[in-house]
Amino acid sequence: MKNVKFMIPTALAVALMTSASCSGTNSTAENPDNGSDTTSYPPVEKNKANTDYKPAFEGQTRIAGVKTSTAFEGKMITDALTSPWGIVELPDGRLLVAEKAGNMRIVDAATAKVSEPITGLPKVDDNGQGGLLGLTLDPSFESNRMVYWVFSEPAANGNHTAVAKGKLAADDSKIENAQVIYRALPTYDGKLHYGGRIVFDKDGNLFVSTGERSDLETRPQSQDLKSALGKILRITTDGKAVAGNPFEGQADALPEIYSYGHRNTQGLAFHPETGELWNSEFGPRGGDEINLIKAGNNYGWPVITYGLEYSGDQIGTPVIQQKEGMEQPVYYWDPVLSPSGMTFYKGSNVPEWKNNLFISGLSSTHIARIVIKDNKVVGEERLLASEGQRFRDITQGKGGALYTVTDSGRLYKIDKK
Ligand SMILES: [Ca+2]
Repeated sequence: MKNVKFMIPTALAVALMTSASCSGTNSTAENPDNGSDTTSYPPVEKNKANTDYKPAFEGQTRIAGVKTSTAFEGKMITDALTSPWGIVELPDGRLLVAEKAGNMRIVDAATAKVSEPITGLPKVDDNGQGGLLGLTLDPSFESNRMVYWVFSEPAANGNHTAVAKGKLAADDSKIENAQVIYRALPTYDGKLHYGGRIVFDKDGNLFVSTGERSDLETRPQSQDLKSALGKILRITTDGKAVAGNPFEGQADALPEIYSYGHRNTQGLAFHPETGELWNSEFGPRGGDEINLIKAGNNYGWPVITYGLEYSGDQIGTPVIQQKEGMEQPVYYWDPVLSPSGMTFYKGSNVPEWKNNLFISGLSSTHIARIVIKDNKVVGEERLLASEGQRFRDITQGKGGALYTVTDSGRLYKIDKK
């Protein structure tokens, strides 16, 4: 009978959950320091790794699990989007969403109203992983209404990742004077690994991620400073290299490069307290990573990796996971998460989430909550796993809620109950 007493509330809670909503409940002790969980659990990953590679340091993978103690819920707002890829909150609290096929739409989360497509965007090549990708607003959006976005631009001999900007019309119906400000060359005839995230830094410059286009032919360009593939770039709002970039003045390097040796970065965010830039990037089979991005650093791909080829073959000659002069990921996953979009939590609605990193996972079909302390990962939790969705991007609203979009067209609001 004792067990039954505990079963009833659980059964009730499950019964009350709709397919569009899931919840966290009070299950752990109070958090005395409001910043990190004090109770740890076994690592959330229970499946076998693809390799027996050893991490470079303790806690680099399969960290202890944590559980949110504040009651929260993930509520589906709409499922009327079509392959949303990027999401950002407008000053009035509505959400501007980029859809892969080339549309932007505005969603009012309060009413679940989804706008008609916003016109005026340049054509995208939406084959494979290409299309309209990440987007961000000008820090002065309220006065200038400028939007910046990344897309795969069709070209005569293939396509490339490009960055464009334009003004959202006063009536929200169109983008005015859209212009491409940057092209990550060389153009390549493929349909994979475009990178595609874009964020403003505190100086009003843009950080943009590019992919290495996946194929063995283009992959080595991650290490090539004359190629824009497999990089994180720092450019001005006119698409020029920012003065003071790490390779400025070097004859054999593109001045817009900020860091290199990346495979396919689809998550970029600044830590709210340290102001440092972090990325999440797709590894191959095993080896998805989180990195702390610093100017001029080499993040190793394809020389070092914790993953395998999808064929099962090992990567690199020699096969190594660590090398002098190449940065180690702060954290990696094997099996993979497929991290596509991330944000640090700056709100206070769920106090223990403060400064945690939230990463939207595709193949993992959950949101990873990552607790970071002194630039090391100290805890991991899986959120919204019961939804069975490929989570594509995540952002935080000023009201303290998280918003996430999924490949099946859903928008969720995640907040305290
Ligand atoms: Ca790496």
